[in-house]
Amino acid sequence: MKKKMVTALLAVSMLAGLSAVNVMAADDDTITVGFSQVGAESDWRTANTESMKSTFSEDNGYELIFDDAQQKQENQLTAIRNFIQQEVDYIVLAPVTETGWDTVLQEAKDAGIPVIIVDRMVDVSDDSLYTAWVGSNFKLEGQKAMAWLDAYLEAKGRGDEEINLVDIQGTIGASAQIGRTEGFDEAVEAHDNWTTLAQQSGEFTQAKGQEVMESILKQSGDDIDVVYCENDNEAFGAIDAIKAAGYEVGGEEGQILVMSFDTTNAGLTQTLSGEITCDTECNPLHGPRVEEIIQKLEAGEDVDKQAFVDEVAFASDDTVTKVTIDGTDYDITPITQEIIDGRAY
Ligand code: GYE
Repeated sequence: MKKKMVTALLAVSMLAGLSAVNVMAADDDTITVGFSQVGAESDWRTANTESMKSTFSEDNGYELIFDDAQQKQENQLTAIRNFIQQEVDYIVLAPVTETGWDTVLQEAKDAGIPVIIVDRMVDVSDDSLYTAWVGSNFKLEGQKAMAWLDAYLEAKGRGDEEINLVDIQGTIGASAQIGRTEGFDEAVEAHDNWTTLAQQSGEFTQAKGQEVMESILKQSGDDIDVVYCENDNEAFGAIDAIKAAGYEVGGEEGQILVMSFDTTNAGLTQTLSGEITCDTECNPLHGPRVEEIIQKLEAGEDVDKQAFVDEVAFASDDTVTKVTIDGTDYDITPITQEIIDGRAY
């Protein structure tokens, strides 16, 4: 295909009197990237897709082949195999879950195509099956959120109270779910007076978050103190369900305290209104980070095998402004409209 295009371009350009050498060079410079995206399940994902599309644009010298897998791994396997057939220069994969990639990544390796993993991780037996990974420290995100909760309840004089928690998990087997759930579980385990009432997947979507919350409320609505949603969209759905069932959301005793992850524009707006009490950042702007990796590879430079992105956290008020995890301090910033307006997503 590519060869035919070059030949055609050559013919046209020679007719137009352009130098054939220039045309060859222009074609050679274009880097073809096949990007297998998880889906469009959340605001975070939309911001991530936008970041990738605006980075890997024609103007920037790329041809991006974008594939939306609709949250299905089988679609991602097909997309990767298509990219291999199309002989792309790089494959970028945002994997829906961690396992099940060995065979297809071996096929990419055999074809000599470097694979860059972005956002969630892959769990493969042989690390040489991918070139680099960039994404978030999901466990740390969960730890920060739960350390905030601990300090918040303490500050409100509720440190010794029986606290009942609900965890609306992300897509089971996705790194973002695994890490955030681990952070949650370990904190509950560490508190004798904290109990997990329910733990169920909301698939990272608003609709499923609402559905799951509705059924949990039916079973134990009166007992719930805290709902830990593993992303903003689940929180939006959960908040709707809580309100519809006649309960109040918020950080005071007698209200249901909702926590979330992602810090999308809509998530932080709900934090400012007090409906989400703490929102821990997960940064979706991976386009420029993946591009940096590709440019280094193009230049024959070494790249980090794994790179974690720095992230912050926001709360609806200033009850807790700092948490400490494993000896490191992390700021929790009280959200303001100015902060929301100044953010890129
Ligand atoms: O938190 C969620 C999205 O993998 C970090 O996936 C990502 C998560 C993000 O659907 O909103």
